[in-house]
Amino acid sequence: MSAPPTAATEEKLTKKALTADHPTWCPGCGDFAVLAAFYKVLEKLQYPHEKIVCVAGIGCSSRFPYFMNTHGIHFIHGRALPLATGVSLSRPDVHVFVFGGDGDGFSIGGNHLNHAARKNIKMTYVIMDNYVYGLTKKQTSPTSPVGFKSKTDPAGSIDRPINPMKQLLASGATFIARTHAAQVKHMVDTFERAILHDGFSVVECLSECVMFYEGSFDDSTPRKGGVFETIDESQHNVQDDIAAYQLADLPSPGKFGVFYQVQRPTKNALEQQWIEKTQATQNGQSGRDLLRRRLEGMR
Ligand SMILES: Cc1ncc(C[n+]2csc(CCOP(=O)(O)OP(=O)(O)O)c2C)c(N)n1
Ligand code: SF4
Ligand SMILES: [Mg+2]
Repeated sequence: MSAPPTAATEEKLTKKALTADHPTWCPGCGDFAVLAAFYKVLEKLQYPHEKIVCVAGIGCSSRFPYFMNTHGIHFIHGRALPLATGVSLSRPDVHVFVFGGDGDGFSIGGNHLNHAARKNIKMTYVIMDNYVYGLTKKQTSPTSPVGFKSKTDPAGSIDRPINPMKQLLASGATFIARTHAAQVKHMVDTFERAILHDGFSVVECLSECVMFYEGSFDDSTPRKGGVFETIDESQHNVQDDIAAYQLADLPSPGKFGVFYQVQRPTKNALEQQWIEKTQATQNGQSGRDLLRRRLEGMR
C-alpha cells in the first residue's frame, strides 16, 4: 500500500475545493457519476491538494481534468499515459491520475497502455468505457460489441471486441478492476483500492453514453432488469492470474470488482535505486551536476 504524499498545507480537501468548471457532458451521461465518486474518494483520502495531478487524452471522458481543481493536463488523443509516466517518474511527491475513454485507452493509446503496465509506473488510470467514441459522435470503438451499428459500421460491427481485463492481465498491470458508474459505493471503494495500490492500477468503469449508446449497460443495471454481480474475494484469489482470466471470460455482463492485484517493484522505485547507486559512484553529485558535466564534455 502506498503512503499518501506529505502535506505542504493544512487545507481541508472538500468537494467544493476540488470542483472547477461545471461539467459539459450531456445530461444523464455516466461520466458525471465517475466524477462525483472521484471527489468522494479524494475527500476521504485527504491528499494534499497541490499534490494531485490529473492527466487525460481526448474524448468526452478525457475532459475530466477541466472539472477538477487540481493540477491537470488535457493532452493528445491516446498519449496521456506517456506524459503521465514522465510526471510520475520525475515527481515522486505527487499522485498521478489518468482518465480517458475506451478509444483513447484501447485504440489509439493501446500501445502505451501495454508499456505503462509492464513497467509498473506508479499511477491510477480510470478508463471510462462506454463502448463507443462519444466525442466524435458514434464510431465503433475497440469495446463495441459485434452488431453495434455506428457511423463507421452502419450495418453493424463485425469485429470481435477486446476484453479489457484480459488485455490488462497480459500486459502486466499490477492492479486490475472493473466497476460501474451506476453503482456508486462499488465505484468509490474500487477507486480507493486502486489509488492505495503501489504501482500501475487500472479501473475499467462502465459509463453509459446516453447520447450514442443508450442502454449499453442495461444487463448490468438492476433498476433496468440487469444483474450486478460482484467478485467474492473469499472465493477468488486476486493474486491468481489464471483465475482472473477465467473471471474475464464470463459472458456479458460478467463480474465486477478486483480481478487481480500483486505487488511488484515499480519503475519509480527501481529507477530511484539506480540513480542513488550511480550518484554514490560520482561523489554524491546531483543529477543536474552530472548532466552539466556531461554536456560540458561534449562541447
Ligand atoms: C490523433 C487524433 N486522432 C483522432 C482524434 C479524433 N478523436 C477525438 S476523441 C476520439 C475518440 C473518443 O472516444 P473515447 O476515447 O472512447 O472517449 P469518449 O468520447 O467515448 O469518452 C477521436 C477518434 C483526435 N482528436 N486526435
Ligand atoms: S456524447 Fe455520450 S459520452 Fe459524450 S457527454 Fe454525451 S452522453 Fe457522455
Ligand atoms: Mg468511449
